[in-house]
Amino acid sequence: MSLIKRFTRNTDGRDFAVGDIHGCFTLLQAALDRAGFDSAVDRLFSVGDLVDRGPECRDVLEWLGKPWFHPVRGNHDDYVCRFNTCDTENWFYNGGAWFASLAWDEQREFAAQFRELPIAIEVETEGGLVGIVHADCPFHDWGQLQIELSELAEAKRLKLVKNTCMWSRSRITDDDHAGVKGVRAVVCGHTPVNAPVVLGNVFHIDTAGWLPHMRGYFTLLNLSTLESIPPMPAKLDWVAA
Ligand SMILES: [Mn+2]
Repeated sequence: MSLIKRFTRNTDGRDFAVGDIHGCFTLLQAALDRAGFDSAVDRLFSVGDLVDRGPECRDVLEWLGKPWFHPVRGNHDDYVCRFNTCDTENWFYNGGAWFASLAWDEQREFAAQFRELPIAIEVETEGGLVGIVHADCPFHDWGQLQIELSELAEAKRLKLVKNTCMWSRSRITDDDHAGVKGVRAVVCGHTPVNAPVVLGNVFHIDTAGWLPHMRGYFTLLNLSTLESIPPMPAKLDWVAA
């Protein structure tokens, strides 16, 4: 399997990215319905964290079977991949208890499917290439990530790069506006925000749709226009020439 997956331009419909889902597929579907999402032509890219915390984690396999649904791997998804070797105490404490209730063969089936999830996705759009990772792009240049995610990378280095893609919060906590070169935009989730945060060309879109009782909602970012549903608050520095 490849750790970085490329999609050619969608000339028939729209492409959206959505933030962390965490087992809230009914709420996600409602957001898609509100946006008039047409599964015949539109595509939905996910920044990952498909499971844990929410009520419908088991439904993820059904969603992974949808031909228009394309997620990258989040840190919670990676727990599923590593279910037989990871620190399950920490995982189950952080919303992973649902997995413990699965039968052994079910656990293996979930892991097999989650191990197919790429670490990064690239989508060709009218305005250029858009990159998607769960937490952050570890480099100032997207081309560097393409190289480092190649199967030829040395194992220890590759692990570090993958983990940074899935776990890092440094760009948003440092308020780093430097952005990522070599790509039109990078879309990520992982760090919940009240409204999308755009740092340089890096879009943080986890508006916590999985926390509806905390006024969270799903943001759908149109990858072609880089506009979102619902719209972002005005006065953002990425609105360039
Ligand atoms: Mn996460």
